[in-house]
Amino acid sequence: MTVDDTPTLGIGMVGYAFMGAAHSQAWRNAPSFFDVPIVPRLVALGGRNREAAGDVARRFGWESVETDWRKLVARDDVGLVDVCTPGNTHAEIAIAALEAGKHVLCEKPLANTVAEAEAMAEAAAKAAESGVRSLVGFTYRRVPAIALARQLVAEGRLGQLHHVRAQYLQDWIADPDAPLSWRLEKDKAGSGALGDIGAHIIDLTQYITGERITGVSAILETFVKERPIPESFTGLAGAASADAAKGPVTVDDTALFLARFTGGAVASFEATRFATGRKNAIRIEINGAKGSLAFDFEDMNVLQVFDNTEDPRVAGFKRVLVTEPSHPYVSAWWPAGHGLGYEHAFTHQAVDLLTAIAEGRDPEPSFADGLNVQRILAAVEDSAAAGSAWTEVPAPA
Ligand code: SOE
Repeated sequence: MTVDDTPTLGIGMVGYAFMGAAHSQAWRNAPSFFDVPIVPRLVALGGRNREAAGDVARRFGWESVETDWRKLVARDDVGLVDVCTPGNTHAEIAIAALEAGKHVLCEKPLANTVAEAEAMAEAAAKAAESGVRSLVGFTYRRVPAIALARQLVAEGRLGQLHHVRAQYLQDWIADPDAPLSWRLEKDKAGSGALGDIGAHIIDLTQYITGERITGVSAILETFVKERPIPESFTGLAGAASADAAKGPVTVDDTALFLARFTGGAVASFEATRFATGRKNAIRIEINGAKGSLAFDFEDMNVLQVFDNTEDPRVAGFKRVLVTEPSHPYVSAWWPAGHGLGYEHAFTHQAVDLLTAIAEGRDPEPSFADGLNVQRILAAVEDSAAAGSAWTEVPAPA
């Protein structure tokens, strides 16, 4: 219990790099800005390198460090396991945690293969029968402008949807000498731009439209086939010396695909980490009979809205500044116009998960939603391997 009798929940987080830092500050900030029904306690940070994990633990206020994730999962004071490790470890850690009765937050994409994602979704469904909750970290759903976009579509303001246009553009491996990060190794990451960032726009477009992707036709390309092996990892790419040995890049550098949605809209998707000058440009445009929406994460506090029912003499895309207290999540933060950043969506994710746990309901996106995205990623790879052949995505059971 806290000073005001709000119950607490011990968090055990596995992984402490980029996502570990984003999640750490989210668990810390959640009770400071939101009236959470459960207060998270940062009880254990898991990492194989005690010194490096200890440094992160000190900076973010974790109470202890565990070098073995199994010990972290088994601890009585850990009630929720937060999985922030590379994709090849998600299934084992998340399933062990669910079977131990711990709630789970798992980073995206849910897994590296459909078989792993199926096992995870099954374990999550079974655990849910005894009140254990799970969530996959498609965090951008919690950007206020994205949540607003979903509200507007659900209210019917766009009418019949015709086009979905989605891009996720970064450039952090455009340099052919950028090191061989784990994100470029299939055995660790599952796929390249496709699963790392393409998964986000797959999730976001399905979330905003409230519809599912039914089939795809894709191409994948790897521009740089081998890269220097890094000595250390700092930031996204890591660092390699000029004479470092090279290793093979085993994933796609870019993924492009066409898709169809359940409601009849047609779509195009592009995910790349070679779009020089584009740093984290998640661009989504949706065109419906009654209007359109456009979003770009590089201007993340703005949603462009076009109302096709307006007098054409004054109609045009309106730049809506999504910083009003009436906008999703915003009232907990700063006065109108002061804006939010990348890290705030992670706090919103933590708040939504704690609230769902307190209210005894399953949060979204669920592991079943993560499995659906995994099936789409697999369909994209199958289609590309078959020369862009149209490939159906199995409907959820
Ligand atoms: C690297 O491309 C990365 O960190 C992704 O792994 C994240 O999911 C995305 O949010 C930012 O970019």
